[in-house]
Amino acid sequence: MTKAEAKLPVAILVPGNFNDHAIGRIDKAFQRVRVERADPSLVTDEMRKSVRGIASFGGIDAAMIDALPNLEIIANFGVGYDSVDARHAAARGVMVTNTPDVLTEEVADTTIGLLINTVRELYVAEKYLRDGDWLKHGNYRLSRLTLRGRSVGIFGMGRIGLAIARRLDAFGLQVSYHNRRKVEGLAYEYHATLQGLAEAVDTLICVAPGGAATEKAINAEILSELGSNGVFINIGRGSTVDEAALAAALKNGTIAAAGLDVFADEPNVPRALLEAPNTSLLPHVGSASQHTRRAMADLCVDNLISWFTDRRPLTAVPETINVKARA
Ligand code: 8YV
Repeated sequence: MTKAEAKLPVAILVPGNFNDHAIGRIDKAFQRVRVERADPSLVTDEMRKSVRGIASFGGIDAAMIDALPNLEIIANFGVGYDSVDARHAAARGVMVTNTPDVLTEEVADTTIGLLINTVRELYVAEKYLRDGDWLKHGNYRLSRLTLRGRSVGIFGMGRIGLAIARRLDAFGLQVSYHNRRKVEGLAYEYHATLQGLAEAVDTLICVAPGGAATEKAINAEILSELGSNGVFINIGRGSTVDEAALAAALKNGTIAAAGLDVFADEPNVPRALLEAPNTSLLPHVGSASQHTRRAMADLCVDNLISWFTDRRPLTAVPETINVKARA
C-alpha cells in the first residue's frame, strides 16, 4: 500500500453536496465529516476538536475558519476561490489550495462554444428545427451577428484567458487584453485599463477572478464602449458584472448580445436576462464534464493527501503560499 492509499487519522469536513469521485477518495484516505453547509452555527464540539481539513466548492468565510481552531487546510474544488476568505486563512496560518490547469482547456472550449452560440444563435436555430418550424416556415432567418471581423478583448489573461486567446487566433480574430499586469512576452496588445480595452474592441470576454477588486467592473460605461455591434461573454464570475446595467444595455441596443455562464446570485438568474431574446445562458458549466471534474476532484484530494503526508500543498493559492504546516 502506498503512502497515499493508507487511511490517515485526520478528519476532513465536507460541507453540502460534493463531487462523488472526490468523496470516494476522501473516504478512502481520511475520516469524512459531513455538514449540511459551511455555517459556523452547525459546527459541533466534536468538529471543533477533530476537523483539520475542509474540502469544498467554496463558501468558506472568516467565521467558518474561526469556528474550527484545528483547521490546517481548505482544499477548494475549482480554480476560482473568491468565496474562500484566503487572506483570513493566511492570517490564521491555514493553507488554501485550488485546482488550476486541469480545467483550463475545458473552460476555454466552453467559452468558444458560448461565443459562437451567442453570435450565431445556434440554440435558437436548433429549436426552430426541432419545433418543426423549418418544415412549416422554411429556412431559419440569417443571423444578424457574425464572428467574422470581430476584435476580441479578454479581461483576465491568466491560464484560461491564454487558452481562449489561442483558440481565437485559430479563428483568425484579433485579440487584445486587460489584466492587472502586462504579461511579459505575450504578443497580444495590452490595455492598462478595462475602459481602454472596451474602447478598442467590439467583443469582450470576461475571465477575470471574482472578489472585491473586480466587483461590478463590467458596468454601463464599459458596455457602452463595446457599441451596438458589441458582444459580451462571461465565463469568470457573475459578481464582476452589474447585471442590471447589462440587462438595460441588451434591451436598449447599447450592445447586441451576451453569453453568460456565470451569475451574481447562482442559481438565481435575473428575469430580465432570462427574457432577453439576445442572451445565451448556461448554468455555470464551464468545467462541467465528467472528465474535467474528475481531474479537479483528484487535484483537490491530492492537495489534502500531500498536506497530511508530506506536509506541503501541491497548488497553494498566492495568499497562503507562505503558510507552513504546523509541527
Ligand atoms: C467550479 C469554476 O468547478 O473552477 C472554477 O472556478 O468556476 C467551476 O468550474 C465551480 O465553481 C464549482 O466549484
